[in-house]
Amino acid sequence: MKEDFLPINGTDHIELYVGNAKQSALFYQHCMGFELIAYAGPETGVRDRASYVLQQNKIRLVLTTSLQKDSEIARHVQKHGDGVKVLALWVDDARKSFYETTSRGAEAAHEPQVSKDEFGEVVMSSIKTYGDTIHTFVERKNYKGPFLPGYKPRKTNAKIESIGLKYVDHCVGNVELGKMNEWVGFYEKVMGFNLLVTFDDKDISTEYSALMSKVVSNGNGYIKFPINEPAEGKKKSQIEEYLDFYHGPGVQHIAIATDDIIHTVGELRRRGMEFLYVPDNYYEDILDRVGKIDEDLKELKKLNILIDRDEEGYLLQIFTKPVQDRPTLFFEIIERNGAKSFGKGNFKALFESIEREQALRGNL
Ligand code: TYF
Ligand code: FE
Repeated sequence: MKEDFLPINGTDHIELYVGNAKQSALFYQHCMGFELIAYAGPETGVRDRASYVLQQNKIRLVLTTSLQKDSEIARHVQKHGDGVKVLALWVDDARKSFYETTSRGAEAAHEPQVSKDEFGEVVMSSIKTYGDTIHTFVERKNYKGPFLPGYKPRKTNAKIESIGLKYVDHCVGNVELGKMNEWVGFYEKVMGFNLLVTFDDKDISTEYSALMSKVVSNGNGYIKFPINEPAEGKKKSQIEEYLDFYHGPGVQHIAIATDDIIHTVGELRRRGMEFLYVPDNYYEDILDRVGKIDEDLKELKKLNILIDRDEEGYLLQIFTKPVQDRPTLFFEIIERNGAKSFGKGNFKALFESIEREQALRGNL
């Protein structure tokens, strides 16, 4: 075994740059069951931005908006719309993480920096990845605060009920045609990740929405990053549609794990979340394909949850529609019952569903 030069404890947080963080924060609270835990902005001495920190079990989302007309945040939102800026990784040594990756060719985004407040100190550093997205290494072993120095604890009076979202299962990036292997190489060489799976256009080309995908993961497997690129198809690939509207590479979907997908998706639907639709015939001979499952198929069908099986078990998954007006970022909800794969058996039904949405948008 080679030594892991970049040990990672898990996803620290995901930061989105958005047009209106105050309102987005309400969407993540009331629709997705996240709790507001911390805030930074003018009231806490931060002049140029406002950031809301939301948590549900191990998942932390940060929603940041610019308070200025021209700033890095404002320009990011103008170009990309609402989207993921930072995939932050929890490490024990943010200086070493920065040194190990930049010395292997990563481009620096922020040099290691110590920040302190009454709760202790945090070391952070950042490197660039695809598009304008960055990875921030967060070292918080000497910190006891609600989030990071500079943030103050914040609560709301609203009653927010968790919907059972547990942890970030994987985060997917879309990159330009011909760039997938370069980015897989970046994660292998610069971050010491390993190639887990490859999906080529034979696995996943439907009539139009062809794409290629490779999944890389870190040493302990806690971090999984599938990378997609468009493939030649009859018409416009869903990945091309993303790249056109995001104006470049970026995070396509965040997959969040639950241990009770029927409860989680029932709650999301009740609160107004919209999901991709698969036709009833998907369920007709599904059990021949996936074998015995613990859940009641009628419930899964009612909620439009997809099922797949691999050598190690089965999984249940569902995909939201894009969560902003541009057809860019969406969420996946996934319940793993032993399966370690990504739902390859569902690709055809899923991508046909995405194509129907693309057609409705006039982008096919
Ligand atoms: O993460 C994955 O690989 C699965 C499948 O546009 C997938 O969730 C791949 C590409 C895509 C949507 C879902
Ligand atoms: Fe996924």
